[in-house]
Amino acid sequence: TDSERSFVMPDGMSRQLVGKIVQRFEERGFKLVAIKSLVPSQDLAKEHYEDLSARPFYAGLVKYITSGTPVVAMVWEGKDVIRQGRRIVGATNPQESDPGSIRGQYAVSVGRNLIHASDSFDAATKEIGLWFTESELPEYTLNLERTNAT
Ligand code: YYY
Ligand code: MG
Repeated sequence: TDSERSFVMPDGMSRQLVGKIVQRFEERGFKLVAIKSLVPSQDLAKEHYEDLSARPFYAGLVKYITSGTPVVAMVWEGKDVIRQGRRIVGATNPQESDPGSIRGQYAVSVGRNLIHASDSFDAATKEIGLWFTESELPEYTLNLERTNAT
């Protein structure tokens, strides 16, 4: 199939929006492969945002996600989930995000835009490998995928 996986990470459990974020992906029909909360280490945060290391906001971004509020690391699977996940999340700057998107509904500033989602297949592969081990990434069948659902 053309199923793929994306790494999605709401960054602030302090906002109490984890359930609503999970719900959007579930209701769209995507499969939750893995989910865990953690306070990322400096090394993990720096590696995750490595592509942005030359940008002026990089240090602040790393400082913010390592500040002590847990993030929720998730892997979602499904057809076109990388691109569709970016649409569900919305534009980077919440002032430009569609109001129906997560950022457009819940965020106001780019530095606190609530959530990360992989922007390409290569980024997703790198990020999933960085945040999860193989044994944390099971293959399983959704009830709606079974021919004899029980
Ligand atoms: O993929 P996405 O999260 O939409 O944007 P990126 O360009 O990858 O930037 C990652 C992260 O950095 C963004 O979600 C907020 C922060 N950031 C910022 O604080 N200020 C900017 N001008 C651009 C990005
Ligand atoms: Mg990005």
